[in-house]
Amino acid sequence: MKSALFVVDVQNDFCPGGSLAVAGGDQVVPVINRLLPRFDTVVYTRDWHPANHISFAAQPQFIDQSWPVHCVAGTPGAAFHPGLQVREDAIIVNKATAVAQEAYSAFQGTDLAERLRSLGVDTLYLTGLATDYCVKATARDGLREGFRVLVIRDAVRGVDVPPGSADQALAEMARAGAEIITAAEVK
Ligand code: VGL
Ligand code: ZN
Repeated sequence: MKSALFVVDVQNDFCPGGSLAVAGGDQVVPVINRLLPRFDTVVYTRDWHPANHISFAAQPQFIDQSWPVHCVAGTPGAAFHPGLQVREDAIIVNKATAVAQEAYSAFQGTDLAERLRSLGVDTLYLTGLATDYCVKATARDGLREGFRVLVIRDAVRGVDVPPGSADQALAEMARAGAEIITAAEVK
């Protein structure tokens, strides 16, 4: 059994001071930094939007959930939080890079599942932002792809829009088959 650590969207715009700040988003950073050395395989995801992405409220197209402008590719808001250790040997996945498509999951429109399987990975430990959007979607797709999925509760935070959605997301992930654990319980 081989595990991969997922660090989902720990980017400036999702941390306090960012355009789509998640309350306590930066608090996941030290927890993740302590976990990093324990994994052979690490995947960092980045929300990596074009400046006119369909999910931005200023865009005229209809989309069921829109957001302030955030994580525009190459801008400081899209950079990893400065305190996050970024491993040289990691897999980095950019998501929602096309103008007309929203993508919350690390697996959507990427070859990540295949890459992980070819490395012998069968278990995913999820950390990062945001619990109720990108972490939840990544958990769901990881389970659908046949991976064992564990969510590290003290290493995720939610946008909580609508209010309560962060806690609800943990319950939904558990119902879908994910295990909810704490960092202290990792291996
Ligand atoms: C996310 C809202 C919009 C996330 C990305 O990373 O969870 N949330 N784009
Ligand atoms: Zn986004």
